Amino acid sequence: MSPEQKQQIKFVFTGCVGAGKTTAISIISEIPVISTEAKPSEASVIKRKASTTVAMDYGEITLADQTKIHLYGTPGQRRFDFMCHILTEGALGMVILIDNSHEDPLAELDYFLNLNAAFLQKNAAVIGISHYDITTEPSIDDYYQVLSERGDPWPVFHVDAREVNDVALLLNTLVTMLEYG
Ligand SMILES: Nc1nc2c(ncn2[C@@H]2O[C@H](COP(=O)(O)OP(=O)(O)OP(=O)(O)O)[C@@H](O)[C@H]2O)c(=O)[nH]1
Ligand SMILES: [Mg+2]
Repeated sequence: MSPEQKQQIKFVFTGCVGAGKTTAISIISEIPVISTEAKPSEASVIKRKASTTVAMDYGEITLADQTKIHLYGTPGQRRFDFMCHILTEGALGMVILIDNSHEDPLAELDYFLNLNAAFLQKNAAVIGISHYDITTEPSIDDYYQVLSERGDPWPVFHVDAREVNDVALLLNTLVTMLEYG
């Protein structure tokens, strides 16, 4: 590859409704984010949020070595689960965001790992636990327990999706896993 041809990689943010996928991409993207927000249709989501992603989010960030990362966010409503399979096409890594204040966040992690099992057989993931400022139960150890029972090797961090440094930590970890994994 010539120096002019910049490396391009694609990461996908997925995870439960309201975990902060759109927020995280918006805070770290260096271009105005393309979002597809609409009123939620699922009863459990209407209670939680005034708007939800219905197709995808898209943002971009360029690393110091000029690698461009294309950031895609999936919708959280279950009826749009098929979008995960579309958006992961050609992706090299996944950020799974779980809202720790969800009714059953450990089951949510299990759900998204199962939904993306085929992708994760060949690609890397990092797990971000958001809303940890609201509740620290379950703990990060509890998430590692779920992963260990499944035999999954992914790192888990508690993050605030509104904090650029926290989102950068997730992306840097994924990039490092690609480089050394
Ligand atoms: N207290 C708290 N709020 C957070 C945290 N992370 C994100 N938020 C807030 O939680 C909400 C997340 O909303 P979105 O970014 O739309 O979530 P999403 O994952 O894109 O949701 P869907 O598209 O509906 O699936 C926003 O209001 C954020 O400001 C966190 O760690 N703590
Ligand atoms: Mg969203």
